[in-house]
Amino acid sequence: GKVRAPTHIISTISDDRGEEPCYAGVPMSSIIEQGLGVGDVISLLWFKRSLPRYCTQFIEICVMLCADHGPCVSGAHNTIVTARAGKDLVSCLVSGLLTIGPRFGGAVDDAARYFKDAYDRNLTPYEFVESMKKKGIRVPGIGHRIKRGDNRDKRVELLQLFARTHFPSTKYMEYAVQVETYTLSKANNLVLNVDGAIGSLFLDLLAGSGMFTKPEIDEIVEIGYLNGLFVLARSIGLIGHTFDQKRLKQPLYRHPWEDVLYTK
Ligand code: Q5B
Repeated sequence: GKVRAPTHIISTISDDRGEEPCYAGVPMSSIIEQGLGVGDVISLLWFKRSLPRYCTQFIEICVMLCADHGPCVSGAHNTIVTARAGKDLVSCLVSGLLTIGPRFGGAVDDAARYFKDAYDRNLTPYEFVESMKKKGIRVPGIGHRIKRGDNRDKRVELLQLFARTHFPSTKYMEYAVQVETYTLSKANNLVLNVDGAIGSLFLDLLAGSGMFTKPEIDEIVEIGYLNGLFVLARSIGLIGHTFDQKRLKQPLYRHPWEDVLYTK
C-alpha cells in the first residue's frame, strides 16, 4: 500500500481545508450562529474545548480589564516612544509587548505556579511568604507600584466579585487573599495585584469547572498559558496608544537631561 511521507508539522487546534475553517473542530459558522464570543474562541484555540459560559465570560473580563492601564506603565511607555520615533504599528506593538515579564504583567503564570504549589502543600501564608523570602524570590502576583492596602486595585475587586458569584470554588483565590493579608502586614504596597488575581482565579477555573483532568491542569500551569491573557489583552491598549500618538502627530521623544542623574 501507499506509505504516507512523514509530515513536517503537526497541528491540532485548527483546520482550514474544508468548506470553512474550524477551531478545535467547531466550524466558524457554528461559532457565529451560536453567538459565541472571543472567550469561546480562546477556549477552543488555547484549551481545545468549549468551556461553560461563566468560564468564557471570565476570560473576556480578564481581557477587558487588562486591555490598558494608562500611558505610564512600561509597555505603553515603550510603545509611545516607538510610535514617536516614526515606526510602524507592528514595531510599536512589539516594543511594548517586550516589556511584559516577571515584574510587569507577566507574573500571571508564576503566581499560579507558586500559589498552587503552596496551597496544595498546605503551607500557611506565613510559611509560604517567608520561604520565598529565604529563597530571595518576590512573591509573583503580590505588590504594585501605585496600588496600596488603602487604595485597592478595582480590577482585582471586579474579578473577585465575579468569581465569588459564579465559580463553584474560589479556594486558590481565597488562599491568595490570605497571603495578601500577611504581606500587607509587612508593607502597604504588597497587595494582591491583577496578575495574582488572574493567576489564582484561573487555577479555580481549571480545578472547579470539571472540564480539565488533574494532569491537564498540571500541564497548563507547567507550560504557562496564563501570561497569554495579559499579552492578548494589553495588545489592545498598545495598539490604541500607537494610533493615539500618530493621530496627535507627536514628535521624536527625547528624555530630558534634568531627569537623568549623570554620575561617575
Ligand atoms: N517587595 C510589582 O515593586 C513590583 C514584593 C516584595 C515580596 C513581592 C513588585 C514585584 C511581583 C511581580 C508581580 C505584576 C515590581 C505587577 C502589573 C500590571 C499593571 C502595572 C501597573 C498594569 C512593584 C520594595 C520592597 C522591597 C521588596 C519588597 C516588593 N514586591 N516582597 N514579594 N512580590 N511583584 N508583577 O513598588 O526590604 O526594601 O528590599 O516584583 O506580581 O505589572 O499598573 O503599573 O496593568 O499595567 O517597585 O498593573 O511588587 O517595589 O521593588 O521598590 O520593593 O518591597 O523586596 O523590600 P516596587 P520595590 P526591601 S501588576
